[in-house]
Amino acid sequence: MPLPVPVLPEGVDPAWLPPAAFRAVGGRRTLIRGSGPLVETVHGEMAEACRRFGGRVVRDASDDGPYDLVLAVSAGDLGEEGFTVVREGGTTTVTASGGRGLLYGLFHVVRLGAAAFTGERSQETHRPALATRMLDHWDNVAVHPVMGQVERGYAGGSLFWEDGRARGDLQRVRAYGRLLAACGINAISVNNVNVHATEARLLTDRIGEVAEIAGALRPYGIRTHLSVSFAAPIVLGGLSTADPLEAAVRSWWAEATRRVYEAVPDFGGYVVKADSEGQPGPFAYGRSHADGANMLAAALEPFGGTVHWRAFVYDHRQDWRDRSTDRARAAYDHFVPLDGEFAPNAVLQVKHGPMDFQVREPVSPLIGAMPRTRLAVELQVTQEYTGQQRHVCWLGPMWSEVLRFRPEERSVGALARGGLVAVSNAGDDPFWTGHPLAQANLYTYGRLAWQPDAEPREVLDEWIGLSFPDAPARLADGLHAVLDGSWRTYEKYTAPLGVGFMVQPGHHYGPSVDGYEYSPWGTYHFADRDGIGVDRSAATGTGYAGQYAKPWAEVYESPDTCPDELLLFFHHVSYGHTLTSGKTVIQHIYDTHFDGVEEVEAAREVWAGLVDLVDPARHTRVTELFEEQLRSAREWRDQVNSYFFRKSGVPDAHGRRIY
Ligand code: GCV
Repeated sequence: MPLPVPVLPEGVDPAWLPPAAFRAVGGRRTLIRGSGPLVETVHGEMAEACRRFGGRVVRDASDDGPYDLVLAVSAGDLGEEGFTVVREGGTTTVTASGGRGLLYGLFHVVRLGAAAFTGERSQETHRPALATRMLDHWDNVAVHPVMGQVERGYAGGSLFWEDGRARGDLQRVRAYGRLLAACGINAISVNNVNVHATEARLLTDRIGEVAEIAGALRPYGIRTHLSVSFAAPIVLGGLSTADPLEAAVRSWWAEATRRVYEAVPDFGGYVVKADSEGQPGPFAYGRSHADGANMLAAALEPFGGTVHWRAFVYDHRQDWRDRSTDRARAAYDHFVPLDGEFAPNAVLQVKHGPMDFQVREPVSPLIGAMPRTRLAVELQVTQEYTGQQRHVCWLGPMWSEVLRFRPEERSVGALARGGLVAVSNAGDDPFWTGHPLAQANLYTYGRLAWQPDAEPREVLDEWIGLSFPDAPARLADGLHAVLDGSWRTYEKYTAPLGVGFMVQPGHHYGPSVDGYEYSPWGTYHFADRDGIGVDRSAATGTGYAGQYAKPWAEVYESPDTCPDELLLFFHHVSYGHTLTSGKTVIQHIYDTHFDGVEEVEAAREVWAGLVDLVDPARHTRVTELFEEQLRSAREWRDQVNSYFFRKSGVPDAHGRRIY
């Protein structure tokens, strides 16, 4: 039986799957061959498209048509998710070895639109570069007194949880799964990595709620994962210890995991934040993180599950006076000695940079330094430090730079054998992502996870083509003008030259140059009257630069070779230091902050000019958000410029207003 396409609740934006995106596939004679649940999903998609656009679907016919579109599962070596597309003699044929591949193939044809049915097309084979393409939700089941329902969420409440339990109506979760499948995502973790008391119970007596969510996501090929507390044997099991080498603890996890699989047979596995920002972990028992991860890996192994063990381990109670401790070093120092010790089904999940999702960081030196460990790279789609979905900040170019960076011979995208993971930016907001244009981030993330070396601007073209199917070129051009450079614009008016954390403490929105300067979090810039930046060189600094392999250890070691955009991450230099651009550091700070605000003003103008091409609700929402972005950008400019003018006493070469 074809599975009906999920019906969006009234007023919810269809994002990149509006009905019109299916016009080209809908008006066709289509043959579907194959069986299995995801083939029923494909059939449901085609049935809905044909209902709207007048085509028809035939199932498992033995005749040769003629058909415009054939979607066929047949034995082959394309793997579970690969597919081929070919067009010959007026028929477009998608072939896959399984239902998931067929679904991805269908969405590929949807992306191609009319082009999929024009002329001839020689056979192309598509396979995801990474097997795990995952979204982590930092959603709390119960509203947290400080962090709310979604930690670092800027798009309303949780898609999964409401009033302290799983939502009764899961239509929207199904629709979310559909959107994610259309950009290639195949795994989700449904609760916050900071596991509070209510959420801990999802593992045991509340696993039925997880099973309901998993049931809603499964038809779109998405496996459900759970964040668990390392202390679960104590807080849920009543044991006196959570020591990973203790037999009673190991059997508690084995039994708990067996029950999880009883409820969710295709359960993906656990996500664990241990010994990190107050979460419990193996250090309490004198055990290593490999001991901790391997215990959970052993519990999951009989069922084919994976533990995603996060490498975000650092001292968050540092004394700011202590110049010898460098948070940037922490993940490497903790984990590289454990290379080779992790079980095959343990994935070490590493944030892409050494700190915490700042607008500019170097790639974490851990990636590339653990050849005998399956690493997953973690990105942040939710815009905690990049404008909180009130600012336009399309992160495709940043992620692409990260994924193409080569810590050694291979790129980050190739080294991420454990997959790509990102913190979701979606919530129950009618536009899903708060800022309507932040939908582009979620879509781009999925597509880069499928193909890490994809050209981000081409991905953006896809997103535009799907989201605005009848758009004239002027709209596409306008969206590119607003989005393409928005990450660099954000960087300009916020954080110069690799300095991070000049944000307001706690919520992390808006400027506060010294907000974290005298805090325990290990996030300092050390600005004084002479200069700014952190000396992380091996020769005179914290030694962090030496954690990289060559050539990067050498490139980053010296201010003369360090790329401008990371200079202050690696070096403490004087305000008069000349960048490779020829400007001094202080003049660069002034110029970028003035330029950044002007770029926001220009983007706002472009957006205003699109009023006749964008539906009113979307246009109005973005227009309002641009007002806030501009106000905030001016605040950033004036605070940062005034701060550094007051510290340095150096006037702006162009005599612009500084307070
Ligand atoms: C879920 C940062 C965020 C925290 C987040 C943490 C993490 O510190 O501010 O909200 O906690 O990263 O990645 O675990």
